[in-house]
Amino acid sequence: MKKILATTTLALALAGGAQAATVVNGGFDGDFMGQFATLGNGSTTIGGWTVGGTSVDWINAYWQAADADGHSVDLSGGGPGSVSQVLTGLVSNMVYKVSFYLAGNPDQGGTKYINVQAAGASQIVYSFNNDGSNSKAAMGWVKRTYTFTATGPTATLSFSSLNNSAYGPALDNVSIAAVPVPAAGLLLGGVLGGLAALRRRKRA
Ligand SMILES: [Ca+2]
Repeated sequence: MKKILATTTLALALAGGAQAATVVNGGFDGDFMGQFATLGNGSTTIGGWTVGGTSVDWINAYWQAADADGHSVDLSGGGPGSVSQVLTGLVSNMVYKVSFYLAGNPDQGGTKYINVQAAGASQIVYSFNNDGSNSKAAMGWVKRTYTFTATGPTATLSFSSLNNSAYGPALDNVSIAAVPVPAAGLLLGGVLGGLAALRRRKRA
């Protein structure tokens, strides 16, 4: 059993060391206290994030946030926009899971589409059906995850609206965690190795 315990400790240490990657201001918090502010291409007004595309609306009191800070974004400001940031602290070949909360601007019904990509990895489009049951007071936020494999220590993570209107997908509460695949593999290997050793001992 000693060997298995040692392997477990090593696996946990590897998993812990690989979790240095963080999303800066994943809640889109800030000192903006109005209803909403339209931020154009290139804006860095929201700490940690850069606006791309046409523009986004930085939301405060206008609707319910997914988290406690009160702020979120509508990725279609005057037209389809995006927010992005450079993730740091990644480990090459490590798998990461980005979690985020998705809803849609309830001022216009229909389906909202958001494209998520870590540069160099696959783009994935997620949708949110604004079927009329949601409101500014009850946005119907849902948690979604995007998984990618790091190709180096940094990667630009972007969220883009595919709604060509002023009523886009709403985004909040972005976070990242390393997926402990190598650790799980080591742990499983250790357990299987231990079982094989026990079987060999029994046979002997
Ligand atoms: Ca927030």
